[in-house]
Amino acid sequence: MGRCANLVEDCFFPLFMQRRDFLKTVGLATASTRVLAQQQMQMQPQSFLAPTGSEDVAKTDFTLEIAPVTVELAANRIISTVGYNGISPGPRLRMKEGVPVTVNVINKTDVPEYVHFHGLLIPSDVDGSEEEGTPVVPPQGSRRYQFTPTPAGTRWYHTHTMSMDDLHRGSFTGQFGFLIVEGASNPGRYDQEHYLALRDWEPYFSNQAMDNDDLDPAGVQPERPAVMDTRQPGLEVQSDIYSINDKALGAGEPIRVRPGDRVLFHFLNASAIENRHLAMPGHQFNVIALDGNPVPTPAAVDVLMLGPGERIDAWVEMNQSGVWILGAPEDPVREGGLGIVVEYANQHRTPQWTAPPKSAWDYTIFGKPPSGPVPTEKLDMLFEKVPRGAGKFNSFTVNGKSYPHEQEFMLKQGTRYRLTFHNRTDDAHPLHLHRHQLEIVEIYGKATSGVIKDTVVVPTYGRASVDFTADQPGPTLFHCHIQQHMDYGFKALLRYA
Ligand SMILES: [Cu+2]
Repeated sequence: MGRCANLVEDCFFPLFMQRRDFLKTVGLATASTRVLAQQQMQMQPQSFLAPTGSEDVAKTDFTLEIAPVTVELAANRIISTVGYNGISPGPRLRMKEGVPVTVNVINKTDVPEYVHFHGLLIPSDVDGSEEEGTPVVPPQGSRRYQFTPTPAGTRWYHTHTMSMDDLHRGSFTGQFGFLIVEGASNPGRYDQEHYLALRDWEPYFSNQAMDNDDLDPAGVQPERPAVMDTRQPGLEVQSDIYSINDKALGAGEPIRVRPGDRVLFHFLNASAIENRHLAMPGHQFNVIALDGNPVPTPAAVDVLMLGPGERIDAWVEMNQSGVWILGAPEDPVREGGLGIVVEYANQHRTPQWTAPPKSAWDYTIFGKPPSGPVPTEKLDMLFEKVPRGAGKFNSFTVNGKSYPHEQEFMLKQGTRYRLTFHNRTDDAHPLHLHRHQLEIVEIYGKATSGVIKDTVVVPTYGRASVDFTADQPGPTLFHCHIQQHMDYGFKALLRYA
């Protein structure tokens, strides 16, 4: 709590005041520059897949340089980590669907690295996973990834190394960024478009893991064991310092809007640690895509939930004038930095926060009624946690076994599978399958169809079924996207026969 409180008191309000004072002093010049910028924005409405701005022109040749970076979350909170091209988040990579690209990766660190392109249907040798056989980017060396990006949508890229007990490696570092694959269709026009990645920083081990289960879907717990495991759990990773992109709440520029604006947000949970919720008082999120894939039934919700690795595309109609915080509903998380100020034109007041209406995240409201044939080929994965199964840390098993499940998950090419996740643990896990797309067909005890994902959060003691077609030959990694869980066994390698 101490660190959260500091961040709020030392960074948020003073910074906000400083900015106000600055605006007062600079006065007209700043105001007129802003008006001009807004007029330009108005003249060039941005669209989902064809934005303006030179930074975002789709290219075919990219360079990512892995090296130490500093991230100034707030004036007195500067993080030292590893990032891409001197920044974190890394550059937004914009590619055209179906047009081959080259990504040159230069590793200026002393440890081997992998860059994973999350949500793309690309071969194992360029997917960026050691388990799948992607060649390493050697320390102080380089490697060229060449692939044809597909499908269109909001994807991302990030390191895929193991961290184990080193909280300065893997996805605890600043090695992540958005990757946008442009498609042919243009689903709509918006007044503004923003890419917001949720992050936590300076992780540490704790035996008092934060519990945000009250925000998880209550629902059924079909996998809840009759007799609970009462053994002492191991240390888990935790953080008290948060940001959206590279700024803690209040430290960056606000998002400036006008009444009536439709603002499209692309949210990414780039955390290595925790599922996250987001809300904005007086406003609703109109969800149009999950993990970059358009949903069959776009719907408005008060609260979003994103597990590590997940993306949500949602637009907000700015119809409640004021100055608001778009941020995490949990006070310690929001006050620790997970939020951004949304400021209406000519509104000057302290950013407002009010708790959102209670609502449980539910993928199925964006789906459609069950349809289509039920795959006859079935796969089951049963997940269990072994308290302190890896020394002072917990370990995990899949179907009672440790990685790599030599003959457990053999796929026949061209076959559609129904994969059922049985979560016999006391955590909600974001489950990610590489190089394939998963269609949710059952979750929270409800049947659905048409929601296409690459990462699915399966609730505590919950069960979920997803269908996928085995049409991407090559070793395929499945894992929990919480870094520590993956490192200590929550993964499996699927192979093509
Ligand atoms: Cu997990």
